[in-house]
Amino acid sequence: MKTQSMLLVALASAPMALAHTIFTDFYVDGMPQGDGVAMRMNPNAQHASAPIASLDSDDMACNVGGTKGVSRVQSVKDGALLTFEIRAWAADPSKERLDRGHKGPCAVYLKKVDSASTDKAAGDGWFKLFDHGYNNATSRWCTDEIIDNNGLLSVHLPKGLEGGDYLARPEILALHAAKDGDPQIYTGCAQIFLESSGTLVPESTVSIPGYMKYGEPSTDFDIYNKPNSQYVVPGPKVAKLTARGVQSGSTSQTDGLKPEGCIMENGNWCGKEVPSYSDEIGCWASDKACWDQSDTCYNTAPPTGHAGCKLWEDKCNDIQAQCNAKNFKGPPNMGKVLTPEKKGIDVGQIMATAGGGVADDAPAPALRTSSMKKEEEKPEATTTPVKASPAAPKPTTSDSYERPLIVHEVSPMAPAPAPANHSSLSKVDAPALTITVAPSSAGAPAPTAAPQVCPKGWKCVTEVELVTTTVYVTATYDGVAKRVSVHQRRHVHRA
Ligand SMILES: *[C@@H]1O[C@H](CO)[C@@H](O)[C@H](O)[C@H]1NC(C)=O
Ligand SMILES: *[C@@H]1O[C@H](CO)[C@@H](O)[C@H](O)[C@H]1NC(C)=O
Ligand SMILES: [Cu+2]
Repeated sequence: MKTQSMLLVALASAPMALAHTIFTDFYVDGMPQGDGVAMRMNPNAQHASAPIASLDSDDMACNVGGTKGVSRVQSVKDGALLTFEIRAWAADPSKERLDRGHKGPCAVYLKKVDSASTDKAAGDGWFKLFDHGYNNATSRWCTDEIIDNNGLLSVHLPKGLEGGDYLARPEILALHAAKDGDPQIYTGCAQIFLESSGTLVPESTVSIPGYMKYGEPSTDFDIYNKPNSQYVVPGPKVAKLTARGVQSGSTSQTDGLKPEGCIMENGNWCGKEVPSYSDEIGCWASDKACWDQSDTCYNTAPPTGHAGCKLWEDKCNDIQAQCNAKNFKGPPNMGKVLTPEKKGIDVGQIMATAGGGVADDAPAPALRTSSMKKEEEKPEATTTPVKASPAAPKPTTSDSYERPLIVHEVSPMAPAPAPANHSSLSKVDAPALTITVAPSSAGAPAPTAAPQVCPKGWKCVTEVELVTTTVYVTATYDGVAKRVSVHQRRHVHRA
């Protein structure tokens, strides 16, 4: 018996809604590391793009669930270019990256850790590598730069930084609701191992959470009614680096390496080749071993989706077809790496160039490019008239502005896109005033065919069933999205 995929979609609309965003992946010197690979993000796909609920929460460090690491750690070279990617829809980079209504500063922090895959992230040890607020000359916020750069935020690591494990943490602060006590932080962490024999360490570090608080000029700033040039970025200054004298960081990576024999990746999951076989029992045993891995892949898929699991299923289907055809010599293409080849990209605008150096020798501002120099940190003494940035809606009255409601965008496990080619991505301006509810079953597995023959000594598969039920209900009141979602998946039922 087969049950066809079912998809129930409850559509709801809201009067005004803008999508939030999520840091989904990163690039090292332009090379994609893979969606969700070595990236700490909110694992709940339906809420993954939401801003951090409280500036005082441990979630400020590496997002919801971010005190727990993921298994992979990616190696980077001294002075490497790190590029962080945001998406409004975690699994679909072809869609918009961040709605233009989000205006505010951005920053990148680092924390040196013993183990990037197990460090709890929250707490002391963080230092700022880069920040950018508002550029008065161009009337643009850091968010404008990222949005216009395909959602990519790139910074060079300062050369000569001490080697070893780090958490690298990009941050966006959206200020559209800051004056109403709702500064919105978007963040996540890349787990990296820095290959460096350098000796530079930060002169001082801060705690995250703790480095930024409610009620500070940087977090309750009224972008609509104050000259944006007066904005002062939150957190510490860009860290001064100083030579430790003796290199104490490790020089070879010990944790988070890609597992041996990993022939398919999806996020931090790795598929491994099934045992070779030469008879019927062996064939079905390997078939099962393949589907078991498939289950793990789907069950551990990050909000960035399950494109790799889908490819893995193709392999399982091939094995199953072999067993059914009584061709018991396999598996087909044994040991072949199935992970699609990764292609480097042009990351576009680079926000901070390689710099660093010893404190007092090479000051921190050297980390910034001239085009991205931070605004004068001292607020203006004069009261300049409101200068709304180009895309910002005009205040309707002189002293108040109704901010656009920004509610959750439902971000279901959409099928992952074709391999990224960011230079060819067309910018999609999603309708700003509607909620898009677009769950898809396209990425869900096709029902598996029941084997025709029961091998001796094996229980026969009498029922194969795939049920994908997705129900999303989004209602909005006072700018808060409520959502109910059900997502069930079962690919095989053995009786
Ligand atoms: C910012 O730009 C406005 C308009 O061009 C100008 O009047 C003002 O003096 C500038 N402020 C600073 C601090 O440069
Ligand atoms: C990406 O797309 C652009 C524009 O379509 C094209 O010129 C470029 O060759 C592509 N790059 C890759 C790596 O495919
Ligand atoms: Cu938002």
